Amino acid sequence: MNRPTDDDRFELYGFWRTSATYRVRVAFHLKGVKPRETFVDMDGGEQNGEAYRRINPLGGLPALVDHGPGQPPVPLTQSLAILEFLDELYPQPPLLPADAHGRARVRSIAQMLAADTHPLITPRVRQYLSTLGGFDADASRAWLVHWLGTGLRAVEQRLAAEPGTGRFCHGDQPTIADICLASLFMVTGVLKIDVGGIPVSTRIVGECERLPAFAAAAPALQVGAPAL
Ligand SMILES: N[C@@H](CCC(=O)N[C@@H](CS)C(=O)NCC(=O)O)C(=O)O
Repeated sequence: MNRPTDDDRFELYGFWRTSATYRVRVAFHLKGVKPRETFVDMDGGEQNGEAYRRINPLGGLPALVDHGPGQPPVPLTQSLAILEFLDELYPQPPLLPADAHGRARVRSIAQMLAADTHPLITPRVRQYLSTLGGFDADASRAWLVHWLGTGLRAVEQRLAAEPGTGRFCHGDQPTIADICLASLFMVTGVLKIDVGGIPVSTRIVGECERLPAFAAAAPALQVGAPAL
């Protein structure tokens, strides 16, 4: 069991609708640990301010500080690294399969989404394109549709073809691959982009969203989200 004091142990720097913060929120919910959340106003550019850059020099959300006794006060960044850190600290329920091949498959799917797809659609990239890159609104949207579709369709191809796929991306328990898949569906939802033609992924994200841990991480439920 997690120690009750662990609820106050972590400080999560995030923003209500960022997909990388969503991933970490889902993991905390799955592990049954509640972090304190510090809101960084991404719409106001606070992630680029001096104070947050001291926490994450790249200005990306989330960051996680472990205030546990004797822990180094060094912020952890990169959602995938944080997911694995939490999985090592709180092994139940596991976010990675027990076997090496399974772990490699899950990490590979997770990285297709979080490392190869998500960086292309972050606000800093979109801002560059619409300023220095000279993209107008239509070209910017076409960029998002193209790269989100490319990443999600490639993952769909694997999920549809590979025998490891089950109720979730790998077998019948959610892993970091599902967390990453659901996080990009979250982005398509926020941006109102319908990738279409990805039935296996859509079914799996439906399974995820029925789990309380994923439901509780929905952007609309987070501090700072606009009232419906
Ligand atoms: N690879 C990083 C990505 C972090 C990242 O870029 N987060 C986005 C929000 S999902 C962000 O903070 N973007 C701020 C910006 O682009 O200015 C991770 O997985 O943690």
